[in-house]
Amino acid sequence: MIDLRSDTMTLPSEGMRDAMRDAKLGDDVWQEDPTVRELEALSAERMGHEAGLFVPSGSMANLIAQLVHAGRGDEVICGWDSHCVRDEVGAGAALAGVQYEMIPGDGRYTVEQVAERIRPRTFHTPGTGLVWLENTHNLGGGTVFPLAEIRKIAAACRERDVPLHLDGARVFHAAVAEGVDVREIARCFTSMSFCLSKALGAPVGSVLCGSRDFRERALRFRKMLGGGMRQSGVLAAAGLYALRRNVERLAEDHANARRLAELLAGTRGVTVDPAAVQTNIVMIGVAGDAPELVRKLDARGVQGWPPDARRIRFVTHLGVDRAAIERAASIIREVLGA
Ligand code: TLP
Repeated sequence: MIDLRSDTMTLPSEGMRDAMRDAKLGDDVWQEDPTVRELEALSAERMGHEAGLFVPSGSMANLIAQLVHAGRGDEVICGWDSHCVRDEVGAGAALAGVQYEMIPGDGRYTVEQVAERIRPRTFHTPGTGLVWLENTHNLGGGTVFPLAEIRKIAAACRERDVPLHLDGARVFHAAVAEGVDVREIARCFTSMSFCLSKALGAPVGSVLCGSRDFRERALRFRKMLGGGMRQSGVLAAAGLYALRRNVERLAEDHANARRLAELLAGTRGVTVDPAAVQTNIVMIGVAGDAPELVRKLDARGVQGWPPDARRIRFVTHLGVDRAAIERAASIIREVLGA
């Protein structure tokens, strides 16, 4: 099986498992786990923020950010196809009580599109609680939000005193693709999160970064949501290992994704633009029913994910090398082009 459903499918390496076994542990609800402290400190340092908070998942990181920044009934300005809108079971509405003011397009918007949506709190209007960016953008096809535009949006938010949050589940991918230090991207935001379990090879976890005050408030919501973990240093050790060893190699995943797109271009019934593949996600358009085509591919040993009826997503990661990508491409061509 060549599993291209997601970069969450990676398994911890032997070295990572050793690090987990050897981790120094304590009770993290009491803030006494030294390995979690180390991961939070390293994360904050890498992102150029004051503090970090280890949380079980990217979804919880997103929910906590909305709870900290936005009140019930407030609006969160974001892309219409954002993960927080589409793939978190409605948590923002159900648990944070926010409503989304959604910008159409592929998840990359301009400062003008943001500014025209920022609303004051009046006796009619809900008021903007938070501006949200996702970088790279998952359903946009792993697209990179241009740093120059992020800087403009950050300045506009500061001017209007509206917090700006980054869902940076794959922010390292964006940094590698743009050839910048991840801090350059991360420090534009009031707060941000990144995932250790997407292509970095760790089994569990995300880190939320922001000011010390943001961390204090986020810590209380983490506990409220049942995300206070005890000897979670076993997981943080995997995260530290991932941060130290598996970031630079993301360029390989990007090259593999681009190669896959090149090999698929021109296949009958498939729409894909290799030049649009910026990171590790290849989103193809298909003429037939995507879930049905995915089942056919699965039977031939290649796995992808259909986010909707007309698209299939393939994601490269450290568990798939160039040879596997070439094998996958020839199977996909045969099945979809038939
Ligand atoms: N995305 C998953 C699925 O849920 C679709 C994937 O396979 O890509 N933000 C972004 C941009 C994400 O892509 C994801 C996961 C999350 C947040 C949530 O992270 P987890 O799965 O750790 O809750």
